[in-house]
Amino acid sequence: MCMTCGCGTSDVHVEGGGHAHTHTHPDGSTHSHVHDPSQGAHDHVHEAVHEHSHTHADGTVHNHAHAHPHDHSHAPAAGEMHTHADGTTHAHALHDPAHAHHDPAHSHGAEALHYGRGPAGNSAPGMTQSRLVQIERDILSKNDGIAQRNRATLAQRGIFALNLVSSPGSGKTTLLVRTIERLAGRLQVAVIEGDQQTSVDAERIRATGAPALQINTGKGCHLDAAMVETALQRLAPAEDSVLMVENVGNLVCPAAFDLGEARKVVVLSVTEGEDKPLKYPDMFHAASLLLLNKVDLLPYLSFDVERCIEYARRINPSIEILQVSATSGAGLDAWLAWIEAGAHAARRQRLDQVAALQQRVAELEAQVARLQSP
Ligand SMILES: Nc1nc2c(ncn2[C@@H]2O[C@H](COP(=O)(O)OP(=O)(O)OP(=O)(O)O)[C@@H](O)[C@H]2O)c(=O)[nH]1
Ligand SMILES: [Mg+2]
Repeated sequence: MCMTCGCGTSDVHVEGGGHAHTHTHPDGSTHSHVHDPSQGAHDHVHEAVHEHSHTHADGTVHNHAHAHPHDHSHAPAAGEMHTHADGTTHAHALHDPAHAHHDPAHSHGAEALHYGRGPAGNSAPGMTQSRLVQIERDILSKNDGIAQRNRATLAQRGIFALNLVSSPGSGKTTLLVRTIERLAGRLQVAVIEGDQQTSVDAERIRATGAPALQINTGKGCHLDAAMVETALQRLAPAEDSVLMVENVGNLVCPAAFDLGEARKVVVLSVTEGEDKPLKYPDMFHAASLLLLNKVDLLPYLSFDVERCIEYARRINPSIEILQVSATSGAGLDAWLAWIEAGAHAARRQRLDQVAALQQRVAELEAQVARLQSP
């Protein structure tokens, strides 16, 4: 998950509301407050933390703290002593005389720099691995609790909810527009749109006649469950309908955030290259369905469809894959059938819940009648 890209300090705006701010402090604590839209801008400055985590090329990690501005570098091939949390120390030689200590990864030879091999799978200047793990756990467990609430609300109303994720421009909104048009008269569709700025996608959806609500995430690069909970209250999608959530265009961060959806659908367009499932495995692992979009462009590209499918299944053996073109309409029948099957199952589940509750009420009424009879 992302703690290096500004998600933690996002400036979120749900259409029709004020500006809610969440600030993450260097010690990992957060606070939120809401501004009236008429209020001016303001800044929050946090003190830098002089604590360093080093990930070595072999994946081992150690931390140390400094009480002084951190701008020193190492002499050529000088042995540098590091003390680990458990008190053990070791020295290693640094090969690059210009190697500044604020770079958390030490490269040896021509090896790739890998910042994701520590326990956090991530790196942020000034943060230890254990602190990163702690922050991620705190954020995600809070998010997951709200997502479960969303999931229960959606299930009670028989709503089939999809979370559409992809890189920017893969065709999510175009697909949604075509899907809504093709489902007209068969299924009601409501849309929650996620973008950093602008309401253009929500406007494109509303032009079809479907209800849509825009969430602007500001610096944030993904939707989270709390944003969707607020949007659901405003949008109030109809019983037994379909809810489509178009996430912020980003193949990384939205993978970690459960919104309470029934399924994540990853859209990959053929112009992006067949290697994307291997490069962004979390997203393809989290998704139930891969929509391979813009197949109308295949004659003009060297995109290898079979190889892409093989890569996607290597990451996620059970992922379903449909080849579509939002503009030509190719493959859309299979996509619509997939949605209708999901919507039917959500409706069936709601009716089963209602039947079970009715049966329970009848049993309790019979029990009361027995107790009241002389
Ligand atoms: N040739 C072709 N172009 C497509 C297809 N689907 C979408 N496009 C084009 O791709 C561009 C981006 O489409 P959008 O629907 O805005 O993509 P998006 O994923 O919603 O983009 P963001 O919301 O910015 O992440 C537009 O110019 C579309 O016309 C397709 O199936 N074939
Ligand atoms: Mg879009």
